[in-house]
Amino acid sequence: MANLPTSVREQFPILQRKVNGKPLVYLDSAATTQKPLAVIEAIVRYYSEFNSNVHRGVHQLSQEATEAFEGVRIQLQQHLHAAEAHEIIFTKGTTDSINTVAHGFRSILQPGDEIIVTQLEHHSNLVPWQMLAQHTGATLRYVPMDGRGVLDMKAYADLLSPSTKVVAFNHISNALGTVNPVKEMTVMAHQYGAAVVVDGAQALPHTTVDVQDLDVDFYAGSAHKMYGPTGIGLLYGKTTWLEKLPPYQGGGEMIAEVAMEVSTYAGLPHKFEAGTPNIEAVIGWGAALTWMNRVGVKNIQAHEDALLRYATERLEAIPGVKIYGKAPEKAAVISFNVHGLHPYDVGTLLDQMGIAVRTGQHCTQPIMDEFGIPGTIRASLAAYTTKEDLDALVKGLEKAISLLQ
Ligand code: 7TS
Repeated sequence: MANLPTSVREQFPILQRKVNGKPLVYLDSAATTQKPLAVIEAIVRYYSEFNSNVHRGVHQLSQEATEAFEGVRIQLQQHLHAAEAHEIIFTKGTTDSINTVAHGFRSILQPGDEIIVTQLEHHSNLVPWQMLAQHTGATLRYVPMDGRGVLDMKAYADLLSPSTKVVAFNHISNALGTVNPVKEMTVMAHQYGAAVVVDGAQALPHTTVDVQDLDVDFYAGSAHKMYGPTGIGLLYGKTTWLEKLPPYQGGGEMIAEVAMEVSTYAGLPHKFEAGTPNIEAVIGWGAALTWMNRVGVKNIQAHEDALLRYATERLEAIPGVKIYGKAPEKAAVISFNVHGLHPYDVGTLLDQMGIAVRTGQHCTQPIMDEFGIPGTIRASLAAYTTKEDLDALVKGLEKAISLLQ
């Protein structure tokens, strides 16, 4: 049923460990994925063999580090099928990428302009837009979702107008797993000339992404959710937009000429990369991309889809379990509650059995408010997840229910 061989799982050293005396069952990959040995080794190799600052020295080590660093930008360009390598900006992660765009729009938006977001957003694709609206006097509008967690496309069409300047939404919801129709939503936004900003944090680990085919203006992601290190992410932007937006931060690396009074900015991508970047993480991310492509993103997707169907069937068969998020297009995340039990209590008992799930609002309070619940228990899947992990979850859940009820 699960499509990937066990040799994939064996490449993750952490999955060998025990938690509370039980073998670790890691079902919190939407928060962060575990890292294969290839990624860990690439970081060790960097520090052991060619640690140096990038884009600076004429010396050998700096050149080696720069080559490795810029090589990952090209890997990402290919991975996302971006037209140019300079359209890939390294950031701290998805949150940083979205803030970079939202901050850039401060000099573009005016009172009367509108920003459209959706009810399905992670707080990091909501709060930066609220801040932008407060700063510029623009108005924030929301696309609602239905009871399955599917966006209301009719409402979206009605919200769009010549006043719409930015439309921001996620590719895949971290709380419900909904896969949004990015291409369709982008075509609709472009009819009004609005810029489209897509939060791809949960999509890049699970699906192939072609930014030119989707025709989005910006796309954000985090390495740590796709088998890479924390503290590094990307902002893809179309050249025309990246040239238009002012930089978010000033400092070294991002300038062309500096006088005491005024400076001119460097070209892309450096304009948006002030200061020494997270070199080790970029190099680790390169190893993660190589690893993902060797396993095959489509194979990972098929593996997770099969496991998602299996987990859904098994969880639905447990009396009192209610699953949130029933979109026909859904990926790698299963959010649920048990009637009469608080998600936190269930999560705590599961942890005692070595089972790692996330409980709470998952940084998506508007979704939880819509359902009128304090949060959910969320199991999320990755390439290394097995049927046995899900059997352990079901068994653990049954035990937790019998203890708590
Ligand atoms: N957008 C989505 C859809 C996310 O799932 C997350 C993180 C972010 C943005 C922010 O990413 P960051 O790397 O900048 O932190 N989501 C989760 C989660 O679901 N559980 O923990 C973090």
